Amino acid sequence: MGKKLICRMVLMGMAVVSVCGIGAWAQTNYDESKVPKYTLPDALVCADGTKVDSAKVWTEKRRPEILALFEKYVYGKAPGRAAATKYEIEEDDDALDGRAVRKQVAITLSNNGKSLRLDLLVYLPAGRSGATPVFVGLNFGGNHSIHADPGIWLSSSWMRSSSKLPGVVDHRATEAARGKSSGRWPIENILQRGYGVATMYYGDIDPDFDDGFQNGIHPLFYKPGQSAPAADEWGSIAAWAWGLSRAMDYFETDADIDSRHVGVMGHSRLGKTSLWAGAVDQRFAMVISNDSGCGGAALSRRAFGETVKRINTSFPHWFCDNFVQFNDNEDKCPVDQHMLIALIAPRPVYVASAEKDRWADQRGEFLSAKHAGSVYRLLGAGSLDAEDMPAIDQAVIGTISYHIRTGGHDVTEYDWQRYMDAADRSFGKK
Ligand code: GTR
Repeated sequence: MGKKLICRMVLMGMAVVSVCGIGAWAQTNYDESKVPKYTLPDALVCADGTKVDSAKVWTEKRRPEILALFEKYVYGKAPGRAAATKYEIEEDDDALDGRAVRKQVAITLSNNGKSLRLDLLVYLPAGRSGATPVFVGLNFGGNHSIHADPGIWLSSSWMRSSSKLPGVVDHRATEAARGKSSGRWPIENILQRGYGVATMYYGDIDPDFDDGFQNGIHPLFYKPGQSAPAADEWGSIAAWAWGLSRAMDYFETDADIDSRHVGVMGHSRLGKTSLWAGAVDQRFAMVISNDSGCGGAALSRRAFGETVKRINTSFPHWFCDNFVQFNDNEDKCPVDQHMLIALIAPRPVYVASAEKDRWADQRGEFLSAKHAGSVYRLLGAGSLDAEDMPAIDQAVIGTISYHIRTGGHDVTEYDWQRYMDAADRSFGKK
């Protein structure tokens, strides 16, 4: 509550300030020479000074310590599973002109006398026998937005009003919204390469606006008398990541899905989410961050493009309240985002940037992937095979992969093809 109130006051103050003609924000820095000097916390030195010199010390001591720091100061701690989970499954073996099996799963979660429904959509390549590796990611506009397939349930959940979500009227999807994000979800091409795709609408888990956490998943877990998360408890990003783990729970029950080869992928705020999901839940075999920026792959200490203060002010519900302590104060944070990527080790991770996406700080995204390498090497997993940022559209694929592609803040066919290249390598396919 404390942070929420302060942020609203800051916003109101800003409005007044900008009327007076004095800039609302400190100028966004896009000048590499003005990046502040910083020292990154060492992923391989414990809080008590112990050097991490073995996989054992990493796994038993330093990793849990770093995870706890991210929970306490950045994303907030999420609860375990709901007391009860129900799956209602609809299956069509002849979807997409016979190219796919489509499954839709209504997941009803119940806890403390309340319940919430999440709709999971899964496409698997037709005619495959055995369990299929799958990419899972949340979507911004409802499952119906990822493909024009008329069989996809039209979401009735609250949606943002945004030019990026055509077909949404009065915060609800209409038939006109079908397939409007299909450019970001090249389903047929993914199926053709032998992978399945699964997705859920992020707003089913927690609608993306600051209502003090009265809707979505949070109220199912309030203790008696509690009406908002504590300063170290889950914000929306942690809630969305928690929802991805519920999708994984389902995969473990479905013999058609290879739950040991699931790549979690997300774009932008949902890229922050996929990184955190992969850090918390080690069942995800591969983690993909597409243009995730501040609070995702980008190093906070660089304060290049979007900063901690800016993101906490614009989106006060995304992180836990403790994260506000690091507004204009990134140096004091006991972690930085290379340690988030290190939490994924030794599993494959892919960090992607876009040439025009300066707001997300492409170099900061690259450097996180690079600096996570010390932990990957300690675990004998290989790291990022690039001294400096590779040229545009020259993907470096390994246990840690990175590319910066032509164009702006988006998910494209190029991105997906590279993610599948990395998955082929890591999941043992030629
Ligand atoms: C922006 C935000 C970014 C990124 C993006 C998105 O407004 O500043 O951190 O998350 O939204 O999710 O599209």
